[in-house]
Amino acid sequence: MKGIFILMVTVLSWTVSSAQKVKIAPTGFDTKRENIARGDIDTISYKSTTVGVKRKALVYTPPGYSKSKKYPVLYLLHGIGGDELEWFKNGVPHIILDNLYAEGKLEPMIVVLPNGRAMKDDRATGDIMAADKVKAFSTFQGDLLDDLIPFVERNYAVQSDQKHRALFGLSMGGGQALNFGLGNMDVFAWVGGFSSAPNTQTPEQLLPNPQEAKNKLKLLWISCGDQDRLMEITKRTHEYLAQHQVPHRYYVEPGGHDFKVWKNDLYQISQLLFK
Ligand code: FER
Repeated sequence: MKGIFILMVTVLSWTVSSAQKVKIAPTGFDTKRENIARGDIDTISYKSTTVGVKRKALVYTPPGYSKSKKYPVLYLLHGIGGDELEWFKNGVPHIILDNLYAEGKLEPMIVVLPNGRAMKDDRATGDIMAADKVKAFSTFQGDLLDDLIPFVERNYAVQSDQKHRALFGLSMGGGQALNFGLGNMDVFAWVGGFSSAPNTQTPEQLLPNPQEAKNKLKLLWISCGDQDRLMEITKRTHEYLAQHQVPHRYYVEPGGHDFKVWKNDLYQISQLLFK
């Protein structure tokens, strides 16, 4: 009996110590406050050589944005049912970040909200699980690297080097962020997936050379709600990273597959970025 108890305590402490200590954003973190400085949201339209059409994205510039400075950039990707408006409408990144700037908790950064479904009709209509629509989420790698990032770097006051680019996303966008970010570690130094979906490559495909991540990344973040049926994808990635001693934040929080979790993730990671 005593043996079983000791075993249970040991297993529990392993579980706890392997996951990041969970901090949850305080009440009001996502509520618009009066009398604070605000960032701006632009809708941009860029020429995509990858898709062959003009494509839209949103760009949030921080309070006090000035062309005489240069800013790092966070590219923040949506899920399978979303488009460039999904984060803005459901995740209110502009409100969360305005509040954090007012508290002096962020390094000033630009946030780009792309449309990660890189195809001519990129609306989230009809059967969003259709093969051509799912494939468009992998086509987005070319659009991001060859079209969108160069556009942002030509048109905004941006620090255009690896140390000043972050790639994060939720669900399908989490899979994209891990696939493209770890596949292009000379482009991005800050990479993370929230509740990453089955489009996430296997750990061996993501990181065939774990040493490269140790050398090049400033932050590798993987998080998931403990009630999310996609938890296994984040867990298997964590286990591989742990096995190969790749530094990373494994952040398992209470919750399911929804914006309550993703807003909290944004609150946490934005305070780590570019510091
Ligand atoms: C799947 C389950 C979930 C899948 C994608 C998702 C392509 C994506 C969910 C989301 O983005 O919220 O089997 O296959």
